Amino acid sequence: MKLFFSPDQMAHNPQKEISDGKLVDAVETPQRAQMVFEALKDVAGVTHADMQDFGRKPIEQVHDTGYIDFLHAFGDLWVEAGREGEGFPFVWPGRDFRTDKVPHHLDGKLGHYSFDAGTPLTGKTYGAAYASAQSALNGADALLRGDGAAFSLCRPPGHHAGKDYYGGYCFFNNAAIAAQYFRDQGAARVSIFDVDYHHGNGTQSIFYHRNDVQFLSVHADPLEEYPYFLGHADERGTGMGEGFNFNYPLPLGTEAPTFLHQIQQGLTEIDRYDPDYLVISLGVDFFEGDPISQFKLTHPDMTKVGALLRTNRPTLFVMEGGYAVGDLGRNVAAIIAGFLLD
Ligand code: OKP
Ligand code: ZN
Repeated sequence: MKLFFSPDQMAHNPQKEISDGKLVDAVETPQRAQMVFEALKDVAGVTHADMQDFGRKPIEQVHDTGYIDFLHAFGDLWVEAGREGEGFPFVWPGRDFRTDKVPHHLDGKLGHYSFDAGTPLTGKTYGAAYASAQSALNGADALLRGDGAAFSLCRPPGHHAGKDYYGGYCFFNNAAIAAQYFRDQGAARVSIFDVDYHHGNGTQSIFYHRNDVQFLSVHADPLEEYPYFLGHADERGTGMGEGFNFNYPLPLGTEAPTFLHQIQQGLTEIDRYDPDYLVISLGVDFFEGDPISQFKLTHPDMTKVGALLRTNRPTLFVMEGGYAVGDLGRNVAAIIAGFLLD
């Protein structure tokens, strides 16, 4: 199994994030990727592979060009405005505000292109998010060339990012970019199964009206947990996409049996859909020791998660969340070792 990761992804190195009404140490750090990389390259059957640059085009197949340009220009805009530190939005369009005009002012742009204040944006973010998307694209390319599985160590993560907004530590939606790339290279159907603790609202929104990419997500109930405003079981897709979106919200405190059962349910729907490629949006924040999450899977449960995700379909793992930095590497390694068992 090839492992894709670029050191350029480390450049996004936020110091602080807004949480509980204060600036606190950022939890989505480059160290996360470092830990996962170190642990994964010791798993039997995993090899770090060289990366190609697929350019900006496959990112533009998913994201709005105005949005991409804004992330690209942000560092300069921030400095020109005479600001220091990291960028945070503080104003958003309310329910009946206009969203058809993009404000000229930096604070207006920040609100236009985001949905939360918990995601620090810096001058180095664009380059790292671009490299993270390239890791996803290299993984997709490996499968298109015949590999049975690949691991894209995407970081910053992607599943909260929509077509034209960032949030939840996510800027480019790596899983969506990979899925779209499979389609653009001739795949008829792609499934994305999101097993991160948080609902993959961005991925859901990107494909909500489409039947060529099936989206499924197991996550904490949004009535109780971030991202709060999307991820309910009655969100089933719209128009042509109706019946191609599946949400499995679970209570806080969920343990392995319930979690694994819901993954099994999702896999049944994937079988019914019969995709050419399966993308797993893999967050390991369902771990009991995760500092921002409230599911209770243990380290030994990780092997079971990986083993359950073995189907006979080409499978691309795309890294999402997981913040228990000390355990992150061994948890991801256990999932992949479970997946690779014969
Ligand atoms: C990103 B991913 C804690 C704030 C947490 C956002 C969580 C984003 C999770 N006080 N805010 O899905 O792992
Ligand atoms: Zn998460």
